[in-house]
Amino acid sequence: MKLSLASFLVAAVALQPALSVRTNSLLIDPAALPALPSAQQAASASADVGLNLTNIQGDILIGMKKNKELFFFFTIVNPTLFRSQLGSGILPLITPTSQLLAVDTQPTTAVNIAFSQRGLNALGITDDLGDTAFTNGQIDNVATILGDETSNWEPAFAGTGIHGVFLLASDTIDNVNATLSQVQNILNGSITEAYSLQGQARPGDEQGHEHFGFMDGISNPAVTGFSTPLPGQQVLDPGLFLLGESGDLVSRPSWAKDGSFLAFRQLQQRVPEFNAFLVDNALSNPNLTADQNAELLGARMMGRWKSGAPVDLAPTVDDPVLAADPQQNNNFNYTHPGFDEATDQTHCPFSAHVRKTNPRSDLNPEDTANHIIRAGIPYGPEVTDAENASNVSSTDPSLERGLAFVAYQSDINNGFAFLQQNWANNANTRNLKLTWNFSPLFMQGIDPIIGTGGLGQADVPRTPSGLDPSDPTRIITINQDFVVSRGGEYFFSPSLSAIQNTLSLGA
Ligand code: N7H
Repeated sequence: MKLSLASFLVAAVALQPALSVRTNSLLIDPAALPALPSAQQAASASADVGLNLTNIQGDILIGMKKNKELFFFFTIVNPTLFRSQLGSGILPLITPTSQLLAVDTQPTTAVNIAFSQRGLNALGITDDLGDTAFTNGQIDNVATILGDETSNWEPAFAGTGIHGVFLLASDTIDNVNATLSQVQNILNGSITEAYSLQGQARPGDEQGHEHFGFMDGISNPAVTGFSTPLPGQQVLDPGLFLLGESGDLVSRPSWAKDGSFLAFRQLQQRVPEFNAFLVDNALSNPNLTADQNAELLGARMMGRWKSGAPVDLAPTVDDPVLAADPQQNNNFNYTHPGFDEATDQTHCPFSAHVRKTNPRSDLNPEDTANHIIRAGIPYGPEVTDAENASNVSSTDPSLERGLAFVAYQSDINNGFAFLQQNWANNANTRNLKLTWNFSPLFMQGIDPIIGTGGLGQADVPRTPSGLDPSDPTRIITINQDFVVSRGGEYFFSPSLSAIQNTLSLGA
């Protein structure tokens, strides 16, 4: 017998591991990041456009605010048993968006689930969801689209055993582990672990900053029907991220509505190498110390300072007050009165990571198709003294660190894969609205943070101009990759009603 969605939501609260009402949020809340809408604001915004926030899994619209998050990848070994356990035991644990917006409705551990195409196949679900990247799997994109060197891939991602992933998020790892045990007990006999990756916000003042030290997650788009837009924030249709919603033009099976494609990437960060590169190539502004000149180079490669202040508004000196103010810290678009956007790199370099991955007004009209919601979290420990001293990342696997990258979109070829292939890995395809200056000195270059210079080859030199504000035509050669892809997979994160009515078997 199938229960209504409403009764499942009641059951979801009842079945959470600890019944106490939360007094502290399971999410982090650094000042620089946009606040989530309150439950009332979201209820009113979603009602206006008919978005059902109790049906959409919680991770999709929330962004990069998790404190601890475990990615538990699994193989389905008994599909019939799994489908029955999914409906009776797991669905009540799944956390919808609405539940995360107020502390007292948050569960002890937020639980989300997503399936690879292989996972759907294992369950006997053969509908075409309308996304070839998802259907073919990330391994199909590995070298030619993403530029990854396949030998660096974690074997689990290169194999065929990843059918799905649980995303378990809380404020303590003990909570996450307790919920994982609960999930494994429920799914006893139907799944095995394929791989797992524990993510966590960095400690102390570094909370919200990724391992290179930069505040991350400031500039996710505002989604109509969910968020209240901040100055400079692009407002986008929900259908860019949620299947079947306004703005999604692809034909999908009706049960896929309110689901989203999740692109997962384990991106290792070579932090000691990055830091050494900045010191060795520090800029030479006479008003700055050597350390500040190294910081300046890093900021210009990223397009933001470590504080989060955008280089487009603070080109040579950090501005922590601007950085911490969401009313200002995303309010830029690379245009400046009296400057030609096609050649001006005195403000923000063309190659800066944030400009490569979201060109804003460089595109005319401003791009509305190629966007993602980033929802990842750092993984791995802090850099050790020995690594700092040697300027080399340890080869000890327990010391690997990086970003457990998560991007949500309704079309992976327009979203994550497009950003990586067409913008980050591509030295010169920006469709600038002004006549493009084809001098090599004004070439954008490949993204100095995530771009790869060769298809399937690591450490191919990248040659961006614009990094030195005192001589924007100067090219600084980067001979190594600071981000190394360890692989990933594409998943579909279904709505709660799809889990109930299509993926589960009635009890
Ligand atoms: Fe990036 N970083 O922490 O260093 N990213 N990113 N990213 N990224 C951004 O604005 C980072 C990666 C985007 O709208 C910031 O929130 C790192 C991939 C997009 O202005 C920082 C890695 C892709 C934006 C980082 C990594 C993107 C963005 C500035 C890998 C897509 C918004 C903070 C280890 C293919 C741009 C902020 C905008 C911003 C970091 C990966 C995309 C600090 C370390 C793979 C769209």
